[in-house]
Amino acid sequence: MNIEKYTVLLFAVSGFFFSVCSKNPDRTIKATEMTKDSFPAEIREYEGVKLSSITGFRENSIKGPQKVDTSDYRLEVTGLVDTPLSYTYAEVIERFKSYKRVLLMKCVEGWSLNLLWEGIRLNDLLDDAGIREDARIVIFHSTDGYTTSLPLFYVQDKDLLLAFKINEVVLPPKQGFPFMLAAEGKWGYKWARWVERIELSADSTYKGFWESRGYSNDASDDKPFFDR
Ligand SMILES: Nc1nc2c(c(=O)[nH]1)N[C@H]1C(S)=C(S)[C@@H](COP(=O)(O)O)O[C@H]1N2
Ligand SMILES: [Mo]
Repeated sequence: MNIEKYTVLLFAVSGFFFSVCSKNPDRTIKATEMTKDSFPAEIREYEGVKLSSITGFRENSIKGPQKVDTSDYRLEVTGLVDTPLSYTYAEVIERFKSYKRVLLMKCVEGWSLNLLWEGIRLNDLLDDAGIREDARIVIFHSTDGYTTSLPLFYVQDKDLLLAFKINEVVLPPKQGFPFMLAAEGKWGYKWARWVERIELSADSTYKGFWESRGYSNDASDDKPFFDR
């Protein structure tokens, strides 16, 4: 073999490895666990902060990905409110101002994603409905029957967002379109996807899907996710 052949071979081999490696710059994520979807429009850096890729989401939702059709979708606010609400997707987007925050979502399975979340303030939505003074808990109901809850004071204090975009991309169906709760500071199971109803309740003993199966109801992501 002469020198030209070696050079060609070297280029071919390094080109192959480059193309394989550059598709998975996020070294914390194993290629086999990534979704096959790609999101060329997503941003990977925001105000100097590096972001994970949307492709890093694992799919392990209780009934698989939900397909929500906005023509019959309504976001409802019910329970201990002065005026129950029912908005179309477009009404929510038009009516409320949106906010952006870089937030880390940690799943109990040991992976995490640092993404740019954009959404409406739950405080704005709740103000619209008027919170009754006996309300203590906010319960999130999703189209797959999944539920989770947070104390009302936590939602208000943390000024939590109900996200409709991640990394500047409209929330993809698998990731929770039309709305996903950005449950800042809480373990992944509090980040309800495909949210369709937000219920104000007085029941401080309420437990959602994973919480009623032994996961911590407090779910602070700096504490263990099992209470025992
Ligand atoms: N509606 C709904 N939301 C959900 C779930 C679910 O099964 N259904 N799973 C939760 C869990 S356990 C995590 S870690 C996050 C991210 O889910 P993923 O692990 O399937 O990507 O979504 C949360 N929100
Ligand atoms: Mo999770």
